[in-house]
Amino acid sequence: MAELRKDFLWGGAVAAHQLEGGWQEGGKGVSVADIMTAGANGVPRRITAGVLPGENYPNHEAIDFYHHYKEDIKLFAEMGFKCFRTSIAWTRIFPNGDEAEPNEAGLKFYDDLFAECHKYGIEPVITLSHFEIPYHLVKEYGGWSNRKMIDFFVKFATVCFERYRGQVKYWMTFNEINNQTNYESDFALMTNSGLTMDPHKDMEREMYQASHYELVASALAVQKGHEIDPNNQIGCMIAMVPIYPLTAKPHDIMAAEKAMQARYWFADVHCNGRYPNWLPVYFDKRDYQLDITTEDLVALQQGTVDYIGFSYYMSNCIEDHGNGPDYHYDEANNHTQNPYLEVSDWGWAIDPEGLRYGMNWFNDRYHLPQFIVENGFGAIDQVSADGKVHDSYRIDYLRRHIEQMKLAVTIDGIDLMGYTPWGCIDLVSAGTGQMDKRYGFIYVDKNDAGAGTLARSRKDSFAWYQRVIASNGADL
Ligand code: BGP
Repeated sequence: MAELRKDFLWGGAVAAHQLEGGWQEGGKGVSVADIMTAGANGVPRRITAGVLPGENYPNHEAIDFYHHYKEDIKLFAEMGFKCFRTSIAWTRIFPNGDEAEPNEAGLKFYDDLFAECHKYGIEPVITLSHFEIPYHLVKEYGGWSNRKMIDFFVKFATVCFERYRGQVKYWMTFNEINNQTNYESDFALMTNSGLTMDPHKDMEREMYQASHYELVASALAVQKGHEIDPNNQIGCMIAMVPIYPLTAKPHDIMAAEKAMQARYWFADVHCNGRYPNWLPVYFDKRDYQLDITTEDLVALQQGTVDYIGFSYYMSNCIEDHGNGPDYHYDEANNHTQNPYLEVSDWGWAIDPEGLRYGMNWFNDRYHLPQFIVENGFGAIDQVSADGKVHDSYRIDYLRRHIEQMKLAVTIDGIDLMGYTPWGCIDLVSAGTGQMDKRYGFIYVDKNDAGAGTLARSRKDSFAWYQRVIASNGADL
């Protein structure tokens, strides 16, 4: 029977803007994450025009990993991490995004961070663009609506591949690139592409154009990364949220299939190096005359990824709304609740088996190694009278998902590189901008209002995950 790789990459995942803080240190520029306010009591985050006085921007300090990283990596090492997934803040390397030369202080910060990881035998796993585009590129160029972004990104990626050669082997280009299929959400558009909602524009078209430029930029970066160091393993990063049909009605089955296509064609381009057949047909039908050149198509072919990195938190469910034979998928409105699943406090359906389903879906299509680079349970933790967080609900969630992950390997034969649960240390939630939606094995004393000592402490899940890693997933 197949089993987890001997060198399985157990670890944890974060993103620079959600934990580093130090938003103006070492010459860092302003990113789109720096102009997002904290949400509160059901009020969503707002994206402001620049940094405005009197607003609460939780990413500015976050958990101040910028100054605490040594202490934090020591705790990761204590848990037995083999790898640590984080991102490089683009604005530390190119503060505005369009400079001729990179910022040395920013480059140096990641030299030190990666050296600290290697001190403990922890392999860095790096996302190049994780929801933190330089804000200057949004203002001056319109973000990824502009072809010039390809050059800016490829330059940034090249600088990173050259500088961190030998220090970083595992890379991903764009975090959850497919989340922008939710093109009715300012947040999804801004974080992925630096696009702003415009009632005079067809935002679906804008999303397709921006995504195309991102995919070309990703493919060119993959080629560069391989040239600079053939040992580099460069993956894509897809948000896997399987969409099930609500019933066995053929219309529901087809609606779910079309919804899966609409959400996951990004993986076709990353992995197969070409658009799936239905997309050019769809562009024609909508009369979307996109800027897609022959050179772009060659670049896509030549820059396919080495592995599929993906996040998994939940599944969704869909029923046909009689939208006609093209089953036009509207992510914001089409989902319906799955009657067989419970949901988290944020309405995310808890579905461990969906992880195995998603892995099989990827495997059947792309036959590439996989890396689960996010999975986890956001919850409001209570510090008990003994001063500790007893997070059995988090252990339960992760245990059930790891069980399914193991079945995907041992029964389905999927080649899985590793598993990095999200937010291994408490950090700012991307969706809500709050501190109190927590994922960590390590508690950070800071609340939504920004108060707290920033002290770190071990939750119950810390010792549990330590045992899981030590037993290579046997002791759950
Ligand atoms: C993914 C993002 C992460 C992370 C996670 C949890 O979409 O890649 O950045 O934040 O989801 O989401 P949230 O923080 O909204 O709970």
